[in-house]
Amino acid sequence: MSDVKLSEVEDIKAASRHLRGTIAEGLVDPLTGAIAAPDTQLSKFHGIYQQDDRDIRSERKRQKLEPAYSFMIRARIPGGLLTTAQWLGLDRIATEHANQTIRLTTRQAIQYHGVLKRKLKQTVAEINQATLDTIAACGDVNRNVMSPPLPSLSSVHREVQHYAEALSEHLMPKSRAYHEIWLDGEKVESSKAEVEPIYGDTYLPRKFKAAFVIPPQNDVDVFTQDLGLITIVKDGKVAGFNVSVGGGMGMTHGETDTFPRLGDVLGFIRPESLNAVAEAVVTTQRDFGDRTNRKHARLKYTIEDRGVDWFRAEVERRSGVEFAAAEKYSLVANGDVYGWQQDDVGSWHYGLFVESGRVGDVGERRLLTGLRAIAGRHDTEFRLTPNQNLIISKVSAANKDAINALLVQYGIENSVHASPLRLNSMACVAFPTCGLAMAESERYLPTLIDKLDASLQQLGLGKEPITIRMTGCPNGCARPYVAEIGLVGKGPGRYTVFLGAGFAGERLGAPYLDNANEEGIQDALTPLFANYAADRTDGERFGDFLIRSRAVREVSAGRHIHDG
Ligand code: SRM
Ligand code: SF4
Repeated sequence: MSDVKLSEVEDIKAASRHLRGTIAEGLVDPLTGAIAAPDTQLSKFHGIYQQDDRDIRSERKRQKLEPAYSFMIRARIPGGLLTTAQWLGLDRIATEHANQTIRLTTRQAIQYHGVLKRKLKQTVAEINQATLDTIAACGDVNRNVMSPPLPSLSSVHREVQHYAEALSEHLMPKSRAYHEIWLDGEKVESSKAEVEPIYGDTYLPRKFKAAFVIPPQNDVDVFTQDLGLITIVKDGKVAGFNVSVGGGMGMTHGETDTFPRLGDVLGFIRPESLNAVAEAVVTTQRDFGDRTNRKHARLKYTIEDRGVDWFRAEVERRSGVEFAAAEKYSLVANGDVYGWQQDDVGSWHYGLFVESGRVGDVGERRLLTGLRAIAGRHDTEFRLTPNQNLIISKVSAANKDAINALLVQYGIENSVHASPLRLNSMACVAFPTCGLAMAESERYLPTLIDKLDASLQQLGLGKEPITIRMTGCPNGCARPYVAEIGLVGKGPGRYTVFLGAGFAGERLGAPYLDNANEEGIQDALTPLFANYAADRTDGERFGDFLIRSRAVREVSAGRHIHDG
């Protein structure tokens, strides 16, 4: 090997005996609420992040106490599909072991916050008893595979859900560490004898994300994924997929060699080639991704540095599959569809808005209890969406009224929150749990939307859907760079404003205003809203209008986002 200095996480992975480290020992150490620093990297592969309460971090420090440690646990839920029995299990765990909320994520999964170390093992075991797991929900491996939940595309989305589950399974790490540590599984005699056929001993250089989309709805934001599979439907059946590679959102403020990027379409493949091609994409990234610098380690930089043609040829060579020319498709929106919709077999589905994905009971709005009542009384399915919402699925016509009544009773039906701006909003978690947050997000966006809604109403734009997404830092967990208004945290109360992205997630926004506070954001947006109200063409979206009217520069590729 050369003397290239690998990143510290590479050494931790290499020494971990396939993700074991000393996690098991750390769990039973009563002297601290934390686990050992290297183990905090390894626990991610098991879906677990060590965090501390940032609201009280400095006060704890002043009192010379260790930070108020607790753990975030993320489940793996391919395509966001849950039975109501699974939901009830998740609900009970939230109530007994976490902070009495379930957080729906931007990847169709759920997270718990505030789980103490002494309850960690039991909590993970109970998630498994609820017939779910947390394997590979985080870490340098393939994460939760997304699949569109939209019921109106139902016959096809059932088929695609099946592909998503199969791909998730295919790309799972094979280490038994998870079962040993969390489920008291039998210990393997030697982790050396264990083989990770796809990942190898040091897994991937960085996280990896895959999603299926079924045009025309781009609810999964397919171009923001490392691997995006665009379903091509012919004669009502899945004919195959256009394969997009090299999407990703994260960047660092002030470092122009980091940038969000939309994927490139390599070409079309047939369904039977899916796993082979996906595996070849993963192993190419495994072998060529940058293991020296984690800020340059995602697949998007491998492709940016070596070129799309090189990447396509390498994937073809490894998979033995030749790409055909990409098929035509079109995308209309990257948000969710709300309210009642009927599918091809006559079942009903209710798209329920969940502000910032937080399922809890707040005042009159008792989402946790309301969903418990629905899950307890009706044998339906819950589908988590890629936009932090939830679909109450497979409802018979006879049960619709009863479910409507429960939505009203618990104050959770969509009309309570009906502004189109809000329905098209997302906010990442940020404070108080996220260790990387620079500004508020989930706790602040609802109030900012109240204020922006007032301006939109005044201008007669109150019924206009505009996408708005906020993150507490530039990592992009709520995919803000593909929102028409993207607000990216820079410091307390300060955001970089990105504008001009496409409504269907097909174009990145450009940085428009830096370090803006609330007043600055409002002052910047109000005149743009006014121009939009006055000069938009029929059906023209806000982001498209900003580009056409030259209010904002068009970003043709991620590497140009910092130009100008
Ligand atoms: Fe994320 C790190 C939350 C989706 C890009 N993300 C984090 C961590 C774990 C912070 C950390 O590393 O200490 C956050 C935990 C906060 C907390 O307290 O819960 C966090 N990410 C989330 C979630 C919960 C946001 C949400 O509000 O829903 C989403 C969980 C999804 C899931 O179920 O798996 C979430 N994160 C995303 C997405 C969107 C997506 O995947 O479609 C992105 C952008 C796409 C991408 O990956 O490029 C995203 N998260 C990041 C990054 C930047 C990665 C990069 O390439 O630079 C980080 C930081 C890192 O990896 O170093 C990060
Ligand atoms: Fe945390 Fe930043 Fe992700 Fe928000 S975008 S959850 S602040 S890492």
